Amino acid sequence: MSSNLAPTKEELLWMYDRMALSRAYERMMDRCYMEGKAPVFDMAKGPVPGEMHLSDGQEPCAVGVCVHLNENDYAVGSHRPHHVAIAKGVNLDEMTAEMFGRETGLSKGRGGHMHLYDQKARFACSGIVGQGIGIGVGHALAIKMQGGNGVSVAWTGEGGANQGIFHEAMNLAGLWKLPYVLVIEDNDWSVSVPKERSTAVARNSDRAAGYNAAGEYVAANDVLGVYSAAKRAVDRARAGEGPTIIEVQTHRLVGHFVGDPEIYISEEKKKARVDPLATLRERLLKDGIIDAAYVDRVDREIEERLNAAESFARSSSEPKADAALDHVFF
Ligand SMILES: Cc1ncc(C[n+]2csc(CCOP(=O)(O)OP(=O)(O)O)c2C)c(N)n1
Repeated sequence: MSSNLAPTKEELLWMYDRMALSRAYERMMDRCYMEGKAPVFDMAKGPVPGEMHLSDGQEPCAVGVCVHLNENDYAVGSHRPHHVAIAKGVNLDEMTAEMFGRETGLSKGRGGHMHLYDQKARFACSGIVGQGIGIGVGHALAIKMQGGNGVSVAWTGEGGANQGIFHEAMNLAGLWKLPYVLVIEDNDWSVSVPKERSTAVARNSDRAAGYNAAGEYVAANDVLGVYSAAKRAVDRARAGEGPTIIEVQTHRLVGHFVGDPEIYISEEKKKARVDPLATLRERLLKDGIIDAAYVDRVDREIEERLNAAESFARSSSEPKADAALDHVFF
């Protein structure tokens, strides 16, 4: 790894704003999701049915990368996709309507929160763990075949990095020197399985050597560390120098899914989790880059934006029962 690269003030503010939006989005979705699911948890009940994986705490993995992308670049998230979708600029109204299962949703209400597809934002994700790793390489191959200097980025958890597709996809990306970046969000846990019981190497970034790719490791959920690593990776990809694996040591501040009591994590480990939004806010305040009025204004704007997205979703209609198979490929 080379030296750290400093973000501009504009980039710092962008990353802070998106992290704050992403966190507030997850808090709103947590509230909407739990509606009708208490006191007895039934995931089919309430206005947002199905499973729900929130990304509180993992925001640096998304904003520190997407700050370097433009609307022509591609992003593929995992089953825990909201922070990446928000960082890539996915339409919030349509994203929310999708989670509510409404006709106005990104996938017309058929996909739910793990199947958000926004052609305009060039964003996709999948509930199949590891699948996005291969889709991302497909995007990278398309970019290379069409010419231009676009980049394709995919995100996976450290559990997903043990799927067979990781090897096939990274091998082709390295062999063909594709403009590809794979971000491994290492939150220590694959549901309740700790990384040391699932992964043969301590650092997933070390695996890059096996694919003629570059490897970057970012410690401590540090958004500025992700910014630097991603800048190097994206520059390398745009210059035709091939793929990079970026491993980020991150933390999820909430359960694997909403409703997970997390009995497998000790209180000590829970306390050790770093809240990257609070860390960045304190740092920007201390450095005089933002002040309390700025924080309040951003929070107010976010609240208005999210109220609008929630109202859009709630006031949209559900798909008709006889149209259940429309827009579905099988
Ligand atoms: C192919 C496949 N196998 C199993 C699952 C069930 N599943 C959903 S999330 C998950 C754990 C994923 O762990 P990780 O990749 O570390 O991501 P995290 O949930 O920690 O963000 C599993 C096993 C699935 N969705 N897809």
